[in-house]
Amino acid sequence: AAANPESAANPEAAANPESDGRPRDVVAAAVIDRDRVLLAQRAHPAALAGKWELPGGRVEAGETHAQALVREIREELGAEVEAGDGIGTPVALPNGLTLHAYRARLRSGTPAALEHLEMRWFTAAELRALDAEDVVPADRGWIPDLCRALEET
Ligand code: DCM
Repeated sequence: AAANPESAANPEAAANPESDGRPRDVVAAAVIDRDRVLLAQRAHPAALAGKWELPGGRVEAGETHAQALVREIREELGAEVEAGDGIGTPVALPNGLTLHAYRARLRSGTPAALEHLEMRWFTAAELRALDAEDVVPADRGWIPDLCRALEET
């Protein structure tokens, strides 16, 4: 296994992303409406372009996860959401960031792919039918959690 770059004893630690002072947390929204969850297809970077993800982005300094989630969905989908409970297990990203997913409910507006290639509402059956290759790697492990959430009621 590679050495842990976040170890306090590692002199490389100063070069990690957290040294820029920004939080290392990324939040992603599982916007659920009845039996469907919203996924969006990334436009960039090239390695992730065309793959489905839960929309979201980096938490800015001074923001709570919930505030960041609301802001990111406003920016990316042009809709207002209310953040709910966490869903799935947080995921360590290769770039030193940690990705956290939260349930979200639409409050107003109609979501649209403002920064994504496409957005689509998925039922649990449609999520299960997705090819893992077509899902952003960090989000793949959440598919069973999302299916459970959709089939809960
Ligand atoms: N990211 C991810 N899955 C998501 C949302 C984000 O893997 N559902 C990753 C991609 C980037 C980082 O988080 O490495 C920041 O996201 P963005 O580029 O969307 O701001």
